[in-house]
Amino acid sequence: MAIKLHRCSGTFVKIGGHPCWKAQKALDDAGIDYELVLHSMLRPRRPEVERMTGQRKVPFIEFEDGTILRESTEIAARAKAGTLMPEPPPPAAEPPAAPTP
Ligand SMILES: N[C@@H](CCC(=O)N[C@@H](CS)C(=O)NCC(=O)O)C(=O)O
Repeated sequence: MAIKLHRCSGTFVKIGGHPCWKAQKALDDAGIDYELVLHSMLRPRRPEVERMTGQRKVPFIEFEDGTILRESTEIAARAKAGTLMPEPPPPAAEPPAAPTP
């Protein structure tokens, strides 16, 4: 299963200042495989986006493990750098050191 790019349905808007286009173009330029998930152009009609991300703006990436990456600039930068992958989980807390005899 490929990553999913969630974006608005304004796919006809192809200018750099459009966040959804910026993210999509970066994925295309980097040759990254993705599944496109289109959402309404209107924020009030994006309850699913809010359920998934806690807010209603797109674009965002849904990784295969369910984690989310938001912000077009971040998505584009990571696509270009080849680092578009889920954040690793935080390291487990170190167990307390055993007392030295
Ligand atoms: N800072 C965000 C802005 C995202 C953004 O404004 N997305 C547009 C769609 S391309 C949106 O959700 N607009 C609806 C609204 O702001 O009501 C990013 O760059 O990802």
